[in-house]
Amino acid sequence: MWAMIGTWRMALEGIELASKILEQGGNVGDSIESAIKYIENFPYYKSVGYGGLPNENMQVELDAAYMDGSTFDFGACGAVRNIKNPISLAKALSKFDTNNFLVGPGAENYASKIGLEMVNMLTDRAKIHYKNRLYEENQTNEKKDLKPYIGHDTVGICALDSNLNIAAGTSTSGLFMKKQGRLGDSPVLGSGLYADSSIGAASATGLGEDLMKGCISYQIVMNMKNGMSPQEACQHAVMSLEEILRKKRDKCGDLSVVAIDKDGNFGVATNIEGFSFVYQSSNHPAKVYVTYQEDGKTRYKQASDKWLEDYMEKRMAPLIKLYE
Ligand code: SD4
Repeated sequence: MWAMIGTWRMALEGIELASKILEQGGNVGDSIESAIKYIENFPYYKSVGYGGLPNENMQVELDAAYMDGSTFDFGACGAVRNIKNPISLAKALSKFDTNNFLVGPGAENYASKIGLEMVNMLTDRAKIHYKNRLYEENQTNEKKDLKPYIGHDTVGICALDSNLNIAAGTSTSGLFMKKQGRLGDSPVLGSGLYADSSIGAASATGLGEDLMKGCISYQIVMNMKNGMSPQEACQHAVMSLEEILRKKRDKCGDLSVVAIDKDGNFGVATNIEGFSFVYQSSNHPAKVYVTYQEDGKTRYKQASDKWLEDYMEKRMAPLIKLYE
């Protein structure tokens, strides 16, 4: 049995590609790296890798992480520029006992030293988004809030291979217009991802500042350890974090999570409408699902052909320059 789950529709092609590795008995880490690299390289996903939206200084700063649930190897990089595949740096760093989490120029120097490809990650499309945003803010004389899910955010992938190894990986450009140097949950162990091969794995997307307050991925894996199914574990983690944040702060950002257990069963939960995800396993073809809320719980259904068409059309539509 092997299985893979990823956040958002954008995980589809990467998962299909990586599933070939798992199908041939390959290693979970290679499958996660290859899925995420595909997504990082696709220029029309504006929240991961090449084409990701920039920070407030028009610099693309990326975060990524990798955790191996069999060895507890963990590696991450944060606020890195010009590294084509941040997931490959995260995975390379996971092999060491120290220096596992590098940020900024130190991370970039190390990536180039080990021969990772360096490229300018700011695309013309991302520049247009940035300039449009400044134009809109100038028009209204008001700064817009920093929000996740502008362009469908972080990719988080959890996978199980046929040797019963579980791992998780994340990659993101974080929040559009964030401050230079800002880190979200995605590269933070226990928040953006967590994996333990004897239990399962989880990964998150949403408002990093709030997801971190619940160490949500660790919480989900612990929920599974305590006997919950992946679905119950995800639902419980999202609902309790939302409840506690509303109680303490009177507000709660977007929280969406996916998980698998050691038998390849999956779970998903969110506090928004329309979160999408992709699941594939040795006995389940790759499918995109879209969530909705019913009786206070997250449910999901397979994405319709129309939904799938609209999704790609929106991502690839020509952009109008408001500022010209
Ligand atoms: C962050 N959690 O940097 C990421 C962004 C994200 O949907 O997933 N947004 O806070």
